[in-house]
Amino acid sequence: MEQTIKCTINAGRLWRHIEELGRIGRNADGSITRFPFTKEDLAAQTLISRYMEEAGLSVETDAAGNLIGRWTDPGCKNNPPVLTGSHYDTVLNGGRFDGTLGVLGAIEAVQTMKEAGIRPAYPICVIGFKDEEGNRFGYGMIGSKSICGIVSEEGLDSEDQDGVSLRQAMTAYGLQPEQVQTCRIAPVKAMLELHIEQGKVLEKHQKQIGIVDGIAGLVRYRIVIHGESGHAGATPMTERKDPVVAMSKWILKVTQLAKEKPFCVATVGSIQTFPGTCNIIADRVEFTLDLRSIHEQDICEIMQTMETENEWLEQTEGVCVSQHLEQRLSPVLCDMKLKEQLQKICETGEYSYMYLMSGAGHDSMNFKDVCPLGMIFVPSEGGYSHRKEEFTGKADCAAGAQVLMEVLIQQSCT
Ligand code: HGY
Ligand code: MN
Ligand code: MN
Repeated sequence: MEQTIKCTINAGRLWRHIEELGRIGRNADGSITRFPFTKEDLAAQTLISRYMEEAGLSVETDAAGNLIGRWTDPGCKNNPPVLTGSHYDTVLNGGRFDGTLGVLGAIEAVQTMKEAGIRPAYPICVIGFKDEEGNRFGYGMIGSKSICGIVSEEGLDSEDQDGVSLRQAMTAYGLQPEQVQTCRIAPVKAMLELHIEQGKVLEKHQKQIGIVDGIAGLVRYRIVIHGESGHAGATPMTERKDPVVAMSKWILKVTQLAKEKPFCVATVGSIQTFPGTCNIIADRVEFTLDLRSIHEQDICEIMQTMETENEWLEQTEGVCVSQHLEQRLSPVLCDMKLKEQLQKICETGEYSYMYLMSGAGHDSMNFKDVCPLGMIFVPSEGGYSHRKEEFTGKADCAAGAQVLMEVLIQQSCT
């Protein structure tokens, strides 16, 4: 039944929660590092659980460590749940809005619905997803992949810098990686995620709300180039097999290829040389590639070209190149009906809005074969994200949570 109750989220309460959670994992320079399965993760999980309980949700943690706050009204019978939420881990030295706004905004939305006496016909689950970023282990999104039933055994074996596997870290944290298939939630009516844009588009067009058309696909590789170590002074340039020189040519090539394709981005974010000192020619380098596009074909073509590049480098530089795929996510499109609902909500609520694609990856993309998915963006000041300057104002956070609440009311009450 159509609920005509008008309710307004509590902007002050949401902002207080953002500020309080933003103090967990905070570094001296104001950035935040909250890696999964760490003491910072546990502190954040404990705080968010409290917020969920205060909102009147029944809270549980699943085998993958996802935090699930469930609202099941007697009228829901066996209807499939509407899911909402995001992640609450951060990148290294990240910001305090990426992911967390989607978790706290969802809690605020449901709490306000309850306070307004709304009676949903479909259960609502607010989820704090585990380890979306994949900064500690190459395999990201273990939380949302578990909920969607798409975790790979190989992914659980991915290791951090110290050789600790994702599986070991989860077990040490008190979780049951061997039971992640029990995390699956099916059927699901819809998945809705509120998130900061992490780019400059909304700010540039002065829009309050972004209705996401789709999310770019990505591949993440770890590349290892073996060469020949030697004395930095006594080894002539003509007799070197220097993997750092080969890597430099590799990086120039892949970034050139990405520049030639309009919706493609390529990033080498992490580089390590071994043994890694100034007067030794490295014997190996290890680095990462994060390659994205809304066209999966772009990604395939570039990686095919890089296969040829690898052979050329092996012949001309005398090195050996190996690349290991750590993560692959296909581009996904958001649901047309959800986008239309969001557009009507923006027009009725007089929020300025626009449609846009997401270059960033999100937990929602794992739901592409599970249920209709919708994403709501709010502006990132200066387009900054994944850095301490990441900021979204109180009014924008409130607008995003209000729009989320209104689409949750429509999805859960009709
Ligand atoms: O990398 C991303 O796109 C997201 O922040 N995990
Ligand atoms: Mn992120
Ligand atoms: Mn995020």
